[in-house]
Amino acid sequence: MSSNKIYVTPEDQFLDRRSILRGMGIGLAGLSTLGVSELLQGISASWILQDPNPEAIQPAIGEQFKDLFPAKRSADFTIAPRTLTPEAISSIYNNFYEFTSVKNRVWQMARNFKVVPWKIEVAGDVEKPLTLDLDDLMKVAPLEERLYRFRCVETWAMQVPWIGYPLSKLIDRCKPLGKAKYIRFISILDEARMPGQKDKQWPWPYFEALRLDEARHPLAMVVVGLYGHGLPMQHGAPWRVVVPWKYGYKSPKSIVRIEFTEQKPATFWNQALPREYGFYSNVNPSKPHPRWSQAMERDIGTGKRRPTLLYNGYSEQVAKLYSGKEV
Ligand SMILES: Nc1nc2c(c(=O)[nH]1)N[C@H]1C(S)=C(S)[C@@H](COP(=O)(O)O)O[C@H]1N2
Ligand SMILES: [Mo]
Repeated sequence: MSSNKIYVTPEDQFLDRRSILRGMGIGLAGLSTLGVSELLQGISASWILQDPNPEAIQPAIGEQFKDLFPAKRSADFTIAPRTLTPEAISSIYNNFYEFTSVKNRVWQMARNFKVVPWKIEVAGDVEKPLTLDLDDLMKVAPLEERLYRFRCVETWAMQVPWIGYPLSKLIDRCKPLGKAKYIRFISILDEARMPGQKDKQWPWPYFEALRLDEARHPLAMVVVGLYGHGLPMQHGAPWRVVVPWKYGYKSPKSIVRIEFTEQKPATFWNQALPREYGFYSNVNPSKPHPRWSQAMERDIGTGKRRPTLLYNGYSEQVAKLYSGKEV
């Protein structure tokens, strides 16, 4: 990734007018004489926002797969009326406890991590256990870009142009047996290179799981890139899962093993703090976390608060997966 220009398209207007004007050195006094809407037309965010730090947006897979990016944006996934979160912000505000629990330090601690070669073991209730490498993973299906909302259980939220393909395609490639009801993901264990794993209050390595029908839902994604390029380490290179209707911790990073099971698997946060984090963890404004309300969320790009949406705004697509009894 050589360019440090911000990733902006016409759909990506995310700042309010006053901050744009301020950034241009035009005070409120200028408002009456300037036609604000004409002024704003065609203004790209790079005018006002600091550019993303080039060190913070290096794809961790390097040159190897750069021809795959950028991927074509799918028209099927809209975040309107919200707008994309600037990469300058999402690249330095991360949860990746393997490195540190300090969000704005993750990118620095993660950036020299080498992910090549990477192996993904596929085991459990499958026709035949197999091992995939990155070449295999990238070839499972054509890459596409999708704009998704993303909501962390801590109440911050963002909108991201993820690049990848439907998780169902990877599941098909793994050939699970009919009796498999769940899919389990295990993230990398590497205490020597991931200092956060020295913190033994957490049950390393990170592990997550989905019911297989949730995982096969067309919105669930294998993600290998964002903002037009390959995944930088802080976002979970070389690949992660993204499940946009669930709290962010259900979107595991840097996965090295997939298992198919009949029984419901344990999950990292549920095991660590069972009273606070359940298995389903669907975004739900009317179900408070034991220590805080989930009714509102804060957009990390604009700083603005807004109401949380049931299933993070994906009710129409995903409500049919649930009977209402899931917790
Ligand atoms: N392996 C692993 N995956 C993880 C986490 C983590 O600490 N380790 N944090 C989760 C949480 S709480 C969130 S909100 C998202 C954050 O993703 P981002 O940093 O790419 O925005 O990753 C999720 N996946
Ligand atoms: Mo999160």
